[in-house]
Amino acid sequence: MERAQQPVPAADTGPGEEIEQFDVLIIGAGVTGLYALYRLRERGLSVRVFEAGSGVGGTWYWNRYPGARFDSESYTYGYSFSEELLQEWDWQEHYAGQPETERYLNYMADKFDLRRDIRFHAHVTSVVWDEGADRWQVHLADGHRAWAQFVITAVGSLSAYYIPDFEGLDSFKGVWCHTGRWPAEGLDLAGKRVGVIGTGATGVQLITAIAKDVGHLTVFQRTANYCAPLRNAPIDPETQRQIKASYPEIFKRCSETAGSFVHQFDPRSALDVSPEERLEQYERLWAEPGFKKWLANFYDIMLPGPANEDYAAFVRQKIRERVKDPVVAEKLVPKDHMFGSKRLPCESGYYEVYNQDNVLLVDVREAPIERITPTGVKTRDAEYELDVLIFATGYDAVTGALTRIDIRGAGGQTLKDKFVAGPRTYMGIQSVGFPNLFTINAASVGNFVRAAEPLVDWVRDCICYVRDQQYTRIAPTPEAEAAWTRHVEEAGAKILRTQANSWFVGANIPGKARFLLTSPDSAPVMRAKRAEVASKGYAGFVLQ
Ligand code: NA7
Repeated sequence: MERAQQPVPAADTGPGEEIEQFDVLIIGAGVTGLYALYRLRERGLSVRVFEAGSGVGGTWYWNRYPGARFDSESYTYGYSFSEELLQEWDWQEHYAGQPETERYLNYMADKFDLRRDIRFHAHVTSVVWDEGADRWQVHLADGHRAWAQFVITAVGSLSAYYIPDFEGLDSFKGVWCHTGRWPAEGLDLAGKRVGVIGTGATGVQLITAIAKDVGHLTVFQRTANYCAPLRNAPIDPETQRQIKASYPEIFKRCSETAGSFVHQFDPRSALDVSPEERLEQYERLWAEPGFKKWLANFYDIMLPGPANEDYAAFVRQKIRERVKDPVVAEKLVPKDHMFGSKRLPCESGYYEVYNQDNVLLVDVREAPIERITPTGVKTRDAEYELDVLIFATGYDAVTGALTRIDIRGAGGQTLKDKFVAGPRTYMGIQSVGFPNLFTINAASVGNFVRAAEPLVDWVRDCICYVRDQQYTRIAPTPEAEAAWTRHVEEAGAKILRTQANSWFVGANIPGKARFLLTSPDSAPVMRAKRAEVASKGYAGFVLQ
C-alpha cells in the first residue's frame, strides 16, 4: 500500500504555495536511486526522486562519450532482485556499451513504473535540516521545494565532473566538453583536429573509439596507466541461455568477492610457483576477457611487494610489444605507481592507436599545459592547434557530488565544512549532525549494482525500523563516527589503493584533503558489519 502524497502548507510558504511532503526523497535516478525508489515504495512509503537529467541512468545517462562501456561482465552488473527482469533482458555483449546500459535502465524504470515518482530536470541546490520538525527541506534550482523525513543521496560516486582550472579556457574558439557531459546529440569529430586531456579509464575508452574518425588526435597524458585488453564479444544464444540459467550461482560468486566482481583470486602466492608456471598463468589470464587477468590472478599481485612488481613488469612488457616507436612506448609505460594502485582501464586497441600517423602523444608531466589559447593548447614546449578539446579529466569523487549541494544539518553546519579534512561518517552511510540523511553514494564501491543492492536494502530496513519503533530521527553517535574514521585511515593505509595519487584518495583534485573515499573493507565484511549493527537495534546510532 502506498501512502498518498499530501502537499502541506508550511509556516514559511508564500501565499498559496504548497510544499510537497514525502517520507523519503532520493537524489538521483541512476542505478542506486532507481532501486531505492522501487524498494521503498514496496514498503508503502511515499517517495520522490529528484533527478537533474531528463532521463534515468545516472552515470549511464551522462557518459555518452564514444567508447563508454562496462568492464564488469554485463550479466554481473544487472539488478538481481527480479527474476522476471533477469529472464526478460538479453545482454547483447559481454561488456555492454553505454547505449545498451541506458536502454536497460530505462527498461527497468518502465517495467516497475518508476517514472511517476521521478521529477526530471530537478537540480537540487540545497538540503536543509528543519530541527523542530525533524525533516529536511530540499530546494531545486527552479525554486521548487519539498520536505522529506529522510533523504538518500544516490548521487553517484563519480558524477561531480572535474575540469582543471586552465587559464584561457574561456577564450577557446573551438568546441570543448567534459566526457561526463557529452552532448546527447553527439559531437561531430570526423576530420577534425581533436585534443584529449586525460588518460584514465575514460580517456582510454574515448581515445580508442575516436582515433580512426578524427583528422588528427593529440593526447595530453600526465600519467601513464597500466591498461589491459578487454576482449569484448557478442553474447551468442547458447551462452545467453547458460547465463540465464545460472544467475543464482553468478550472484553468489559475486557476493563472495572483495569487490563484488565474479572473479576469485588464486589463493596461491605468485612467489610460491616456479617462474615458468607464473608466466604461464600470467599469459593464460592475459588472453581471457575482462578483469580476470587482475582479479583471478595470484592474490599477492594486489599487495605491495615483489609479486606486484613482478606482474607490473609483465604488463609493462605487454605495452612495449604493442607500440612501434620505442620512444612513444616508453612514455606509455607506467613507472611511477604500482600495478593495481589505480583503477585498471580495460581497452580494445588502445596502444595500437599510437601507431597511427594521425595520433600524437604529448607528455604533459614533462612539458605541462600552460594555458588554453583561442586556437588550442599551449604547453611549456609547443602549441597544439585544435578544433575540439575534450576533458577526460575525471571527477571530484564521492564527496564532490555531496559538497556541491548546500547540505546544512543541525545547527546550520554544512556537510562541506564537516568533510573538509575528508568524509566523517559512520560506515559511509551517515554523519553526526545530519540525521536521517543517508549518504549512500559514499558507501558503495566495486561492481556497482552488486554493492548497491544490499546497501539500499539495509537503508530501507533502517528507515522502516525507525518509523515502526515510533522514532523520528536516526544519526550516528560521535564515538561510532570517530572509530569508523580512524578505521578508514588505519586500514586504508595498508591497501594498494591508497598508494597512488588517484581519485580514490582525492589526490586528483587540487586542495582536496587526502583521505580514502571508499571503504577499506571488502564487500562481504561491510555487509556483515552492517548486518551486525542492524541486529543490535542499530548499534552506533542514536534513535530519537
Ligand atoms: P580518472 O581516472 O581520474 O582520470 C583522469 C585523467 O585526467 C588522468 O589521466 C589524469 O592524470 C588526467 N588529468 C586530471 N587533471 C589533469 C591536469 N590538470 N592536467 C593533465 N591531466 C590531468 O578519471 P576517469 O574519468 O578516466 O575515470 C574515473 C573512473 O570512471 C574510473 O576509475 C572507472 O571507475 C570509471 P593523472 O593520472 O591524475 O596524472
